[in-house]
Amino acid sequence: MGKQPTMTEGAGTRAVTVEEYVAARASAGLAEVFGAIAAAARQIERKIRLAGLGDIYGAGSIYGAAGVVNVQGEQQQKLDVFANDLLTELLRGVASVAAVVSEEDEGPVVFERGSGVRDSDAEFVVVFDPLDGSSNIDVNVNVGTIFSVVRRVGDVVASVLRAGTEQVAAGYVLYGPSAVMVMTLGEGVAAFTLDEEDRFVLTAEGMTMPEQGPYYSANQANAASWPEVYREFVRGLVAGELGGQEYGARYIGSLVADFHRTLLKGGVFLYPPTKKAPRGKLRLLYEAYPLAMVAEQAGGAAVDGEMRILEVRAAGIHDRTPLVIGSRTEVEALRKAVLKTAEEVE
Ligand code: AFP
Repeated sequence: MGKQPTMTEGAGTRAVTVEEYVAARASAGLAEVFGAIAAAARQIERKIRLAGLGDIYGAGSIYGAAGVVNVQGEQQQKLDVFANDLLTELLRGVASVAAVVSEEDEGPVVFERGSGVRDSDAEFVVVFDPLDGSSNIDVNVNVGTIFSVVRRVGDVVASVLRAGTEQVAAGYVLYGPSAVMVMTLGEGVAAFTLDEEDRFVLTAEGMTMPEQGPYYSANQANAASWPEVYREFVRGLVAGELGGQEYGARYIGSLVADFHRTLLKGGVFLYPPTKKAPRGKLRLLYEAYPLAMVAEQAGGAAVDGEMRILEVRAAGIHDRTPLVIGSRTEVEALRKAVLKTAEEVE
């Protein structure tokens, strides 16, 4: 990543916050959306950072299961609930947001607007996975928040079921050794790092993903139940059959963290279909769409095997998709192989 950009202010310079960055390039309404996401992320980051100070195994701990099963039939973690409630409440306070759609809620949460706020002012719907990779919380490993902003066009569900190409903005926050928000407004990718004054300040602009990278990232334990073409693809990467480079493996099991490494270092993340999950495991609206928008804006690519992710359509808000995302060289090579296999079968 390049030099930290600054904004001239009088005789000195100061860092550009994410809210200022968005306000300078888009509407005040969208800047407020980012302000709310940044505010939630600050609090989520703090909770995660201080989590170890609680009683990990005891009743007072914020680690561990909340004893609630979410709409996907998974145990919700306490931090999942915290992150979901916080994002929902802070976005409720933004007049330009009509509703939110979350991994943790069965349907959209539509905000009732009090007097003084015209319904037409609520032009956005924000879609998010409040705490991706939450099974990593117990072991102090990276987790993240993924978000996507779409324009409301009538019905909330119809608005979010449009193609991923309709996203107005998208991004994620990675809670790691430092907290980083990576986002796009549809014209390039920028990163903001949480500083000592608790602000997300611009630390990189015009980020680009390497054309080809050194790593592949996949849950290799599932390989026996992937379609053969995926196994063969990974075998070829390791054997140095794609441009002579012998790939290494990296897998954290938090999509945000695996994607972030792929964005910076290049390579490919893949979660193929499996026998148990023929449509893959990951969610289209709040995992694949936003990361695909970031990947494309950084010069990378994302497909479901055959199709560009941003053109895949969901029938329901929690639909899943296979996902292959990362550097253009690997993603294109995989796509070609999948299409060739499909032709041979016909
Ligand atoms: P959790 O939120 O349940 O940890 O799931 C995380 C996730 O959706 C995504 O972040 C990972 O890439 C993927 O699951 C890992 O799945 P496997 O455990 O099947 O490899």
